[in-house]
Amino acid sequence: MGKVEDILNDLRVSVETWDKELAIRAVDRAVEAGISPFVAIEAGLARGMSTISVLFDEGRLYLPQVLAASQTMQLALERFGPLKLSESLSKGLIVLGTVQGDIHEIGKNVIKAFLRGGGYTVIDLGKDVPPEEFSAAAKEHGADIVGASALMTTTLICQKQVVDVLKDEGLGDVKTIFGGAPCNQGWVNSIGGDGYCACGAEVIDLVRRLLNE
Ligand code: B12
Repeated sequence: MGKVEDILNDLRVSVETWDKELAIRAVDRAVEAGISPFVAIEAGLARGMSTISVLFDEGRLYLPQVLAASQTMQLALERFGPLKLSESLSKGLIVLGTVQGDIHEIGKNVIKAFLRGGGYTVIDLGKDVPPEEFSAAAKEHGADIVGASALMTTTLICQKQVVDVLKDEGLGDVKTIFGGAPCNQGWVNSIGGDGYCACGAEVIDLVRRLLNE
């Protein structure tokens, strides 16, 4: 196995085995080897989280293990520090959060890391965010885009509430982007949203398109 593959493998395994020490060592090695954090996340850490999702779905893992794996992923994301891309892009401001009733935040944090890395300013409202808070923050900060994550079929409807409340508050010009396991392009079209993407690597292209860059 080449050095890069070896490091990506360690990143994946660290999440799969919720081994925080391995995660930190692997992130440090990735930085030293000049592996882009974006590659490290998508081809390493996120793959580990996918394995965890499958094992959890199959009933071979339980919530405490999923939590431990997700904490390992978060720790690794933080260890990379603020991500930078070499090219400088025209900037926009994006308000981001996980919808009300939903505490899943890893996907949202991956999106945040990619956006910040792409030169955008991100106001992170955190998790369990009521729709009115998205619109209040969009107004306060003059957002170009509002993004909302939903990971459960039961909270998906809150993405529609985000679109609705923005319109009600006269912020219909602000673009909206959505994602999360139960979300798809058809759903986003049906709620009058502007963009969907299934993974962090696609979000910069999506945002550029929406902002006509
Ligand atoms: C990790 C996890 C947890 C962790 C969350 C830790 C944290 N701090 O986030 C913990 C253990 C806390 C947890 C708790 C619960 N969970 Co959970 N969890 C998961 C799991 C296994 C993985 C999610 C994850 O982090 N994936 C990794 C990230 C990187 O991927 P992602 O989130 O999909 O994000 C990517 C894309 O979707 C997209 N994206 C995501 N958001 C956005 C936003 C925008 C704007 C854009 C553009 C793109 C985008 O880009 C991201 C990066 O590539 C999923 C399984 C699954 N299939 O998703 C279940 C899952 C979501 N959980 C589930 C459930 C039921 C729960 C609980 C209710 C369990 C319980 N009985 O207590 C609680 C939730 C309580 C609550 N009120 O929210 C169910 C939901 C079922 C449903 N109804 O739809 C799932 C699907 C598992 C299952 N098959 O049953 N969970």
